Amino acid sequence: MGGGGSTSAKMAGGKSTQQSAAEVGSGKERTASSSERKGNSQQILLLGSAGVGKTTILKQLMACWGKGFSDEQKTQAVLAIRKNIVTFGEHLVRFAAEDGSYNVSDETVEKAETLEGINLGAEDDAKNEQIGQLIATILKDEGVIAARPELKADNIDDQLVYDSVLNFLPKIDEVFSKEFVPSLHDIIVLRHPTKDITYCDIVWRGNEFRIKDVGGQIQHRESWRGAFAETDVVMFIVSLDDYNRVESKKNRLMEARELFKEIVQTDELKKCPIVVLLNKEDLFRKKVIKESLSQCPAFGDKAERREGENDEDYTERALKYVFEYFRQTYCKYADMKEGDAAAIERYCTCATDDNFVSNSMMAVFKTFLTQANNSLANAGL
Ligand SMILES: Nc1nc2c(ncn2[C@@H]2O[C@H](COP(=O)(O)OP(=O)(O)OP(=O)(O)O)[C@@H](O)[C@H]2O)c(=O)[nH]1
Ligand SMILES: [Mg+2]
Repeated sequence: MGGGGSTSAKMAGGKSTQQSAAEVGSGKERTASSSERKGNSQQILLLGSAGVGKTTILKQLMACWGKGFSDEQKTQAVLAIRKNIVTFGEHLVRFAAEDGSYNVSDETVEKAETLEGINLGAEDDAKNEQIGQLIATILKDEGVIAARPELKADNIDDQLVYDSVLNFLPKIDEVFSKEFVPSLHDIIVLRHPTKDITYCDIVWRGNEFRIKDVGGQIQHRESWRGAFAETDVVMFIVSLDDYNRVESKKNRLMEARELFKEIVQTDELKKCPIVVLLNKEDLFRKKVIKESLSQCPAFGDKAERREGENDEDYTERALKYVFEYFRQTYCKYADMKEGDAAAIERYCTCATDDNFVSNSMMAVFKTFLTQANNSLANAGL
């Protein structure tokens, strides 16, 4: 993990300012209007629906090829991790108590109620430790333990928080102790939705890149245009885990495809090469062998497993279908010239993997550089 130095990540078009942990995963954020080009750097814009992994990718790049995270950013991350754990604890006990089929003690319910609206921001180490102990105690209640695997959120935002918190449950006391310093992995798996456009500058093999990140939740999409100017490459992130997730009665993968369709038709982005990252491959590989891709109405019966098809072959075929779904959308709606089809590239990724940058981003950045060199060559330079 990068050291404690300040990180030169800024709001797109905003004043020169150090990026707080807010913009990489927790706390307060600032508003941006337009993008400015930094020297010869190439601008890469991360787009996609909520919770697909855009900020996770930004954080990985900052840690590996940027300047890492400052002490202030780590402090903000600790606060955000604790807030997520409190939310999870409260929701879990409420679910277990309301369901009626779990034997949750009254004492646990009362303890959980004291968490409501609790102020975690106060710099009171003893109080924070007490909160940690309280949560650790309520999570040991037999009824709560039994209910835990059944807790499902009715919206994706809460579900992403629950999923993220699972990483911290084995070390709740540590997280709430005053000595706790989050590891890089802790910061990577921390879920905090992005509200405004942010950017960070990285250097790879002597080449400078500016990576811009936006908030994917519907209410934040209006601000995206502020990040479109001077974009060289779009990295469109899809969550493979979304193929059978439904939100507001709509399939999330199909919604992502609708968003992609809009993006490829957007005037300011029409000339940009697009890299499609099929992210959360880890979750997909585990899930698709049990819950077929045909659960996504876009694919139907053809995506059922064939007789005699093994797990590996089926998973590969399913991955191909998902990429084709996006490639065909690109071919149909992007303003392409003859021979332009190669402008869309596919990568399957796991952004939370410790080796994500060396495993996936190397290849992606090589593609960017090849494309940039080709366009210079085409321009006779
Ligand atoms: N298992 C798994 N989890 C992932 C992966 N990529 C991201 N996540 C988790 O998914 C959650 C959401 O990721 P974010 O990076 O916050 O998503 P985002 O696209 O920035 O979301 P918005 O800011 O709401 O637009 C986080 O808790 C991540 O740790 C992945 O490849 N595998
Ligand atoms: Mg984000």
